[in-house]
Amino acid sequence: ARGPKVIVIGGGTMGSATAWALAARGAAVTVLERFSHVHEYGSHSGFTRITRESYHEGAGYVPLVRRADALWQALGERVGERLLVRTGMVEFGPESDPEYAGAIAACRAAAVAHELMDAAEARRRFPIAVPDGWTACFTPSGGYLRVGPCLEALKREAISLGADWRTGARVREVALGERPRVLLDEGTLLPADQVVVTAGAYLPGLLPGFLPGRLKVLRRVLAWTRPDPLEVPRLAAMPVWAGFTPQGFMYGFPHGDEGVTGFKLACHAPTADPSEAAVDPERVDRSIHPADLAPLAGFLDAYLPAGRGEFVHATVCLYTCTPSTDFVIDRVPGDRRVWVAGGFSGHGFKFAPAIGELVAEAVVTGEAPEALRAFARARHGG
Ligand code: PYC
Repeated sequence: ARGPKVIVIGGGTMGSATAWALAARGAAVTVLERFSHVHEYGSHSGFTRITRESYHEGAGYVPLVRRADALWQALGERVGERLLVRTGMVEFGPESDPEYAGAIAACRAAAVAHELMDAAEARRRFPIAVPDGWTACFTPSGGYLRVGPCLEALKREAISLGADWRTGARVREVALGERPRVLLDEGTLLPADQVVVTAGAYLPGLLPGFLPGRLKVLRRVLAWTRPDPLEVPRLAAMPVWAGFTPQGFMYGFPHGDEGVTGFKLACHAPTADPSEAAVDPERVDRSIHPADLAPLAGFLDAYLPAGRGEFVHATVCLYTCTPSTDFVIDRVPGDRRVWVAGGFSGHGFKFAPAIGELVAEAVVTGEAPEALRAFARARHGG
C-alpha cells in the first residue's frame, strides 16, 4: 500500500467494512480488535441481521441501504458465499403507530416496492395473528445478512488487499499531538497518519470527550424458541418480520435462519425507557433472566402463536444509541486526523459496506462526502 497509514480501532462490523474499503483505496491499514474476529461482546452477536428498505427511521436512509445491498451482493459473489438472504420482509401494526406509518411513508417516498394488505389477508399469507383494524406491509427487498460470513468476507478481502489485522489488541488511549498515536494496553505506541475509531459500545469509554453524555449503551436480548415441529415449515417459509405493537417493535427471522436451530426474535428498542439505565460494556450482565424473555413470550402469545415454545438460546447484544438514533460519523473535536463512526443505535449492520466506503472516502480525501453530512457530530448537539 502506498497510501496513508491508517489505524482502525475496533474490528467489528463497521471496523471490518472500513478496513476493507480503506485497503481497497490503497491505504496501509492496521486493524486493532481487542476480542476475536466475530464475537459476542459487541453489537453483532446472534448470527443474523435484518436488511430492509421500509425505513421507518427516515426515507433518507434508503439510498444508503441500496448502496450497501449492492456492495454485500458484489462481495458475496467475489468470495463465493451467500451473504444476503432475500426473504422479503413483512411488517405489521396499526397505521396510527407513527413508526409503522413511517415505514409505509418511506416506501412511498423512496419508491420501495411494497404491498399493503388488511389483517385478514396478512393472516392468510403469514403465520401472524394481525388484529382486525391493523394492516401489514410486505417489501420484497427485505431479507437478512449472515453476520459471520459477512464479517469473514470483509476481513479476508481486506487482508488480501494488504491490511494488517490484529486480534487480542486492546487500545488504552488515542494520543493526539503532532501525529496521532494509539497506545495499546500492553504498552506499545503505534503512530499513524490517520485513525478511525469504530469501537461500537466501547467508544464512550475510549473517547469520553466525543459527544459526552449523548451516547447510551443499552443491553438488548436476542432469543430463540423451539416451536412445535408441526409449525416449523410455516415458520421456516416466513420472510423476516417486524411488528409495531404496544409492547414495542418486535422482530425476527424465519425459523432456522443461521447458527441456532430455532425461531429467533427480539425487541428493538433504541431508546431507553425512563426506568432503564445505560450499561457499561465492561460490566454488562450477560446472563439471561426470566424478565428478559417474558416480553418476547407475551408477544408470541398475542401475535405469533406458531412461534411459541421453550427458549433454547439467548444472547446479549449491545446498542450504542444517539438521542435521535441517527448515526454519528465525524472527526473528533480538535483533530482532523481522527475519525469516529459510531452510535449505530441498533440499526447499523445492514449499512456496513456503504458506511465503510464513505468513511474511507473521507479519510483518503480529507473531506466528508455529502452523504456523511447527515451524521455530523453537530446534529447530535456535539
Ligand atoms: O436494523 O432492521 C434493523 C433492525 C431491526 C431490529 C433491530 N434492528
